[in-house]
Amino acid sequence: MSTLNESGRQAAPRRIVWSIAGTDSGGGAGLAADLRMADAFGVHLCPVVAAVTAQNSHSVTCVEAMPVDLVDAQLQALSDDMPPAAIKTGLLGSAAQVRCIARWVDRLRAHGPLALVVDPVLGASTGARFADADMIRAYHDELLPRATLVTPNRREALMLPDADDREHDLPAMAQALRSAGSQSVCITGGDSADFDGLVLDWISTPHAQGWLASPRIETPHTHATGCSFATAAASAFALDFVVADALVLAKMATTHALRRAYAAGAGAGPVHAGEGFAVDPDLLPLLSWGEEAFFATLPAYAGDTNSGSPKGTLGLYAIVESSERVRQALSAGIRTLQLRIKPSSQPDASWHSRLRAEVQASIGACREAGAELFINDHWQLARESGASGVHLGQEDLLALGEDGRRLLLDSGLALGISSHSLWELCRARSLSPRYIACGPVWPTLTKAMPWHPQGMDNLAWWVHMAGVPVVAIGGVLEPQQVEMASRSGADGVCVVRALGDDPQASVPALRAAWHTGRWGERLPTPSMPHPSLPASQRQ
Ligand code: PXL
Repeated sequence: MSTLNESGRQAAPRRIVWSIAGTDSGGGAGLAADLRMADAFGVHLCPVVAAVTAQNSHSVTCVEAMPVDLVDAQLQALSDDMPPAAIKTGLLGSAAQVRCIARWVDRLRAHGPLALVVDPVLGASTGARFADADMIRAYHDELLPRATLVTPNRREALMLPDADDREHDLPAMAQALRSAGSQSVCITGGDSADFDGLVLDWISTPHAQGWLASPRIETPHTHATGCSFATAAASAFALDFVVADALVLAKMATTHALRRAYAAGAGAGPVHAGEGFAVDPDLLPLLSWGEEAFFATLPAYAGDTNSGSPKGTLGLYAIVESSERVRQALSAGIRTLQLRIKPSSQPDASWHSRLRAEVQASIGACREAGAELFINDHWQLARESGASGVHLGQEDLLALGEDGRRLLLDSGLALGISSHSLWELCRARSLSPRYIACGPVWPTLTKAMPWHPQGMDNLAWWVHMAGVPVVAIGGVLEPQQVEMASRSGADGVCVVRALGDDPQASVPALRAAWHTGRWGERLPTPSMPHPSLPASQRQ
């Protein structure tokens, strides 16, 4: 029978996640936790029982593996009717089960993409041991090579071969697990010492590596944190997020679940996943740029600054390629500008001196007009020339290295950072920027890029969540688009081609649209962002 949604229309079928894991008679961990987390993401979870545990809130008294035929039968029944977008494995009962699951992963992948999250449940936090040497070998030989993501905590990572001789170096441990075949690794830090009150998870993915950081939630009720985190990542995969973005959402959902954890029994109670994790700005983590856990902003201090940036609203923001165009835009009334001079294919001495002259002339013109100017790329030159701000892409900031980024921050230059994904948003936030550029808001021809358009939904979500002013960029050609972006609550909107040859002619309508948007009804914040990269980028 088909389901109808509230407006009476056919509802899209929910994405399906299989969780192959254990039961917990205490209702805390394993499949019970997985069901709660999948529900928080709006995906459907099929609970495939691999083991039964007898336990309460302080101890596990019995673990019984399901016969491999019974696991196989459950997977067979599901495969006919409810094929998964993602599989998560939790507590498994035997090496034979592991081999059975590996065969199913291969069979399903012959028909289409399938993400596999391996949560290596090798022991319980209460001290029970769940895996012998045979089982650990099976994890290593059968599951790691097929894993999209493996999510051990430090203790579990140390139990896996490859990682065990690198005890004090999580990045090296993660690299070893990737060499064993897992495409991505997240070593969770909930069981490790805090860093400035933050819990740090090390993520190593094809798109980004770094420390994902959120404030520690002080609670004794942490049962099922690991199960919940892995299921959150699998659910985000089922919704087509790439690994680095899925990990941001998983961290938010797990922190939210920890905040809502409750007592049940005398020992550690369960974390409590639920809806709403993706609209609370306090839950958005930070991401470091490299192996140094350096954060210029701490999440606890990041409030919603969009409503009243101390430096004033950026507003209509023109990106131009020469000091002459800077002057034209200024005389048309623009008060936020970026000078973006394309790199020369042959940057000789004369090009450099022209660049310097352009930068200096632009700074002079903007200072006189009381306008805010950001120099694209050339931050050292900008600083020497007395500029007040620079705009940099994420690749440029990565290339600067730890020392370069520190020098940049110490320079006091106001910083604008291009960002296109959740992980880039979290990484940009960590440098306490003047603004974060959210793009491409609409399809853009100015730059060839792999990103899907963010649309007004993601833009509104970023504005609500970032804790830093957000600027809309990409494909803004018409005043009507400026009005829409302004209605999202964005602090500014960038125009490049919309400026045309004659800013005197184009700017009045663009500025009017900006102001109309500010006074118009604010766009709603969606409950979840949508992916900004195709899921095919995951495999
Ligand atoms: O947190 C690991 C875990 C997974 N699955 C089940 C468990 C536990 C820990 O107790 O009981 C069923």
